[in-house]
Amino acid sequence: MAGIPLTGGFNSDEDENCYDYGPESDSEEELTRRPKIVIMGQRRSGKTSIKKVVFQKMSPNETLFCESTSRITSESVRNSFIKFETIEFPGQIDPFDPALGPKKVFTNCGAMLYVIDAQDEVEEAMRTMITYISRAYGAYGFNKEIRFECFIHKVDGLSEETKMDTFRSIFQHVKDELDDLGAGGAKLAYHMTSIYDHSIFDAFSKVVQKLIVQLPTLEKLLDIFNQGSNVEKSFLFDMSSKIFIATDSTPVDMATYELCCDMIDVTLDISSIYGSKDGQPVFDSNSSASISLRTNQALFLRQVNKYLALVSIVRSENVEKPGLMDYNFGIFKSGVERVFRVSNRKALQKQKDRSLVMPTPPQSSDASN
Ligand SMILES: Nc1nc2c(ncn2[C@@H]2O[C@H](COP(=O)(O)OP(=O)(O)OP(=O)(O)O)[C@@H](O)[C@H]2O)c(=O)[nH]1
Ligand SMILES: [Mg+2]
Repeated sequence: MAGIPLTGGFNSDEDENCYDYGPESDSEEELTRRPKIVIMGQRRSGKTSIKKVVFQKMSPNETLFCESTSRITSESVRNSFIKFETIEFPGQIDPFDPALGPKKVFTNCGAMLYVIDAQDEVEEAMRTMITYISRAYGAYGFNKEIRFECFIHKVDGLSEETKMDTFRSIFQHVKDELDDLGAGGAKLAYHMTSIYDHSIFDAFSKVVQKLIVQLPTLEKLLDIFNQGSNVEKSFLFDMSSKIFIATDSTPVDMATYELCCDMIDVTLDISSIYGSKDGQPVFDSNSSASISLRTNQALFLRQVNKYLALVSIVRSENVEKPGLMDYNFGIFKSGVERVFRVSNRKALQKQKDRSLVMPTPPQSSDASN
């Protein structure tokens, strides 16, 4: 089937490359608006390692030397498209200790992530997770919209059969217990993860995607782009973390996702080795790359803005009209830009409205000053 050019687009006189998601500054007001991901789990379950591998490019082997975290650690993820805050509660600290102000933490929390070490005894971890979920959701009723994410972690050391058995027993037990505790309505998702493969990036992508309200629109845009350009699969990647913030509606196959992650690594490496001028990275919002594979497929990477890139996989016989792909990409890019600009404007408007309804000081006190 020959591709069809997409219609649409708009004119903008603003800088198309500097939109992003979430507030950038560290002012009190913006910090409270920034989504929070709370990470919990028993000691040595892998919480710090996950953060380091996904957001700080640490190699998995280096995490062997990570020291145990001794206090609550808050970190901002800022050099990526989505700005958010991670809060790690070390295994020995009870996040619901009234002295720690749990209400403040959980009211602004986008996702609560609980890490279970699948290579260790899971019973106790499971019990703790159930207690935490029922407290955050039910007993305290801080935030009914909070999303709970269970990472069944370190599955690299397990056989396929043990992995499935562990998942099944955790799933069933947790479901029954939460129902009994009246927290059956909690939104809980499970992920099998390991820092030694791409599963941790895939799982974190799914966690972060739930923080993006524009996700359905982005998926639609990707579907339309794929249809018009004869593309098999597309991902919208955050380049620095390799988290994909959206993909089209076809199912994600791990091998394709890994291929696309490798494409990003190759492109970044080649650009920084051969393209860098005076130490300045040349990879910018107009960069693009394509790689032909032996499997009669081709990979395309096109930068959408300074953080985001579209990575697509196409069958070689469909790469007949690269101009069409470029044209459709241009339309897609302005679509994405428009989606985020509209929501940024809405957020700004909300902020302005809030400041407008601030009570003015009474006349009499003005006079006395
Ligand atoms: N095999 C395997 N080991 C892992 C994985 N993730 C983390 N580890 C190891 O688990 C150990 C503990 O990791 P940490 O990240 O320090 O654990 P933590 O949950 O932050 O622990 P505390 O800070 O004490 O609460 C380290 O030696 C890591 O190398 C994984 O996916 N697979
Ligand atoms: Mg830690």
